[in-house]
Amino acid sequence: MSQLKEKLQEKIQAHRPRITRLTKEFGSVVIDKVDIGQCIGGARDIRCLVTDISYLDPQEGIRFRGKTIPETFEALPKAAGSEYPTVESFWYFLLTGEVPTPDQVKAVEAEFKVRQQVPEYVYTALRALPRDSHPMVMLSVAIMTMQKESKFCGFYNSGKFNKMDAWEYVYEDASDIVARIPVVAAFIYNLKYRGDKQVAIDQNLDMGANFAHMIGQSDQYKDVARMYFILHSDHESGNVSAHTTHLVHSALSDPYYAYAAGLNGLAGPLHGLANQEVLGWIMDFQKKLNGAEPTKENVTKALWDTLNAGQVVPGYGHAVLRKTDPRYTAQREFCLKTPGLKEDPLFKLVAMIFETAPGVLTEHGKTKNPWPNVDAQSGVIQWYYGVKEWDFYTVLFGVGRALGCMANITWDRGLGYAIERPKSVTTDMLEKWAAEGGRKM
Ligand code: CMX
Repeated sequence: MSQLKEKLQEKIQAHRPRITRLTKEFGSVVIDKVDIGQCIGGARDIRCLVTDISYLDPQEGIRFRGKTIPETFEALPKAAGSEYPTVESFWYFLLTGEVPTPDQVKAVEAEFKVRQQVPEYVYTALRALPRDSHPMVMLSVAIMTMQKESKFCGFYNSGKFNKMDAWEYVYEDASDIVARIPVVAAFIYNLKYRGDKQVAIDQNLDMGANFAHMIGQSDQYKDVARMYFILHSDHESGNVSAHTTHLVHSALSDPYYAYAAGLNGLAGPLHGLANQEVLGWIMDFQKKLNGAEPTKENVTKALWDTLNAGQVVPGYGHAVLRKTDPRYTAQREFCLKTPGLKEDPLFKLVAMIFETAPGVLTEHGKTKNPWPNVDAQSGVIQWYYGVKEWDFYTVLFGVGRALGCMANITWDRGLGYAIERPKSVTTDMLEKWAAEGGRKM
């Protein structure tokens, strides 16, 4: 058993009695109420999911295992010659809640080197798809194609399946998916945008650095990849990609089925596809300027044109956050400290939208949160480093999101969480309870 798996086993065994006690002794303690607005309005703010991997506070933003983004970056061991941690060290931290030692990080890196070999048939399947398929379709297909590798599925069908050990097989699949997904993403990038000019894995590089190497990027991009994958990893459990992955896995569908489903949710324009939409919006805006300089006035007009056409301003608003997303801030700070990037015209335009859009959205009066989310800033960095194919940006999100989703379902099995099955009601029932001033319990 690997060091990480052993540590995880220790953590899961120590945690199990807490869940058993909560269920058995305190199962009927009420922690929330549900009103008709929440019932119709996408279950907003109903506390009915449990995770210890991350927590999202509306004002403060995300904490991974109790640490803010700056605290996380500060605490974790760094990649050689870099200010940023490796993705491997973050994976250890997400799974166990402990900051790994440099040796523990090395062990995860060694484990990933073995796991990251992608079966050749995945590439055959991807090459068989129409080349103009969306890269998120390609990523989802690649994950589904690998389902036949699932060790969890093998265990389930072995006749020896039991609830206590099931997490170990989820861990195996989860680790394979996390190790392989950047390699698959790089293959898709090279297939779609670089004429199928493929680059072999460099076994000496950590995950982020190897991704940069495989898509033909500069040394500087290694930190971009590390930062990007970590920032996009997890946002507690209620968002569409994390929740879908959890829901599908709750039926004991294996991690491949579960994460392909999560990725399909991430591909929605109100969720992960918003980073592609932001670049699309900016390019449309620049086209309409016809060579004129962007100003606060013409940015304001473009925002109103979008809102008056009944569309959303991509990259702004959030279902939980009520302030600027710290993931936006972390990327903005990266831009500000990177010579060249902070002078880049696209960065300046995004900064101008940041100064303008919250006021416009507040005046428009619909959104509960007029501030930018993660997707408003992420494309600028990619564009600056030459990753200009913006339909690929959600794939980068999907590589990062695998870390959170896979850590979560490993723990779901470790703690034996139940198949998810909320209750639906009819409109007649809601109207009856509305007339009666509430449902009689
Ligand atoms: N532009 C215009 N209108 C917006 C808006 C925006 N950026 N954000 C919210 N609104 C509107 C909603 O569409 C809703 O309108 P209706 O009452 O007509 O349905 C109203 O404001 C209230 O919405 P809300 O409660 O503030 O926000 P929701 O929880 O319903 O939705 C989100 C959250 C993210 C889907 C929404 O803010 C949005 O569509 N933003 C733009 C797309 C985007 O950037 N998504 C990425 C989110 C981060 C991620 O998951 O990657």
